[in-house]
Amino acid sequence: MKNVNNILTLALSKGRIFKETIPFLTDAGVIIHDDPETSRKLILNTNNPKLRLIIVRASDVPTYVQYGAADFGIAGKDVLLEHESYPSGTLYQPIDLNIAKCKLAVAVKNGFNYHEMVKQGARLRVATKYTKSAREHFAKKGVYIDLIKLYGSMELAPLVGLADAIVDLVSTGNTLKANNLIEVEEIMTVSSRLVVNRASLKNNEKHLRPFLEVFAKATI
Ligand code: PRT
Ligand code: MG
Repeated sequence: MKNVNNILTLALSKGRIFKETIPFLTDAGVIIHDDPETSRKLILNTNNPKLRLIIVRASDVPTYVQYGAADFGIAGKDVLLEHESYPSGTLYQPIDLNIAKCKLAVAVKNGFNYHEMVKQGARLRVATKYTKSAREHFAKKGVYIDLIKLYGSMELAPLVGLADAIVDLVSTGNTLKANNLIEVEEIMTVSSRLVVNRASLKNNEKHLRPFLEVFAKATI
């Protein structure tokens, strides 16, 4: 897809990623006039005529960047790992922004002896939205699992007998606690990364560079 009038498009999800990205944009002198929490606009203009933001679902960010509908975007490592073409192809090596931090973990109902079951070689039913990461994790451990794909509220699955375990993101741990679940294994730490469309980087480097530099500061 062709870039219109050299306007750079940054794809973001609203919520924590948007909130935690604002300081970087402020550092770059960018002011956003609309608040995505209250506005229904999906395209947000900024005080910089060369930069606009688009508000998309967190898991759709890599897709917009991959096809060049956005020049760059910000997405969690969890989302990037699940994305089909990652890490090869059209998404440029991500910059870790160290924002929206959490971890991907295995959790079970309080009282379920996960480690004993694993030791015994039991086959586990695992419910998750993160099927790629979960499959890889259990394959590495040599644990046989039946994966059950869910799109949200994973915490419910062990409580109603849908699964023995879940693979989900944990930040404060309050959601697990409120649902009588306990974390039994950390899979990876997660933060959000800047991804850039390769063609944009090549054709639009002059305009992109100042923004990339501002974001790159986060990695120092
Ligand atoms: O909500 P939606 O379905 O639209 O999409 P999304 O959940 O992918 O988006 P969003 O905005 O909720 O999350 C965007 C990114 O933030 C994720 O891709 C992660 O990289 C990152 N992030 C950081 C988190 C969390 N922390 C987090 N705690 N994403 C989700 N959670 C959820 C988690 O899934 C669980 O339900 O919060 C709950 C646990 O939180 P605690 O604090 O109770 O442990
Ligand atoms: Mg969410």
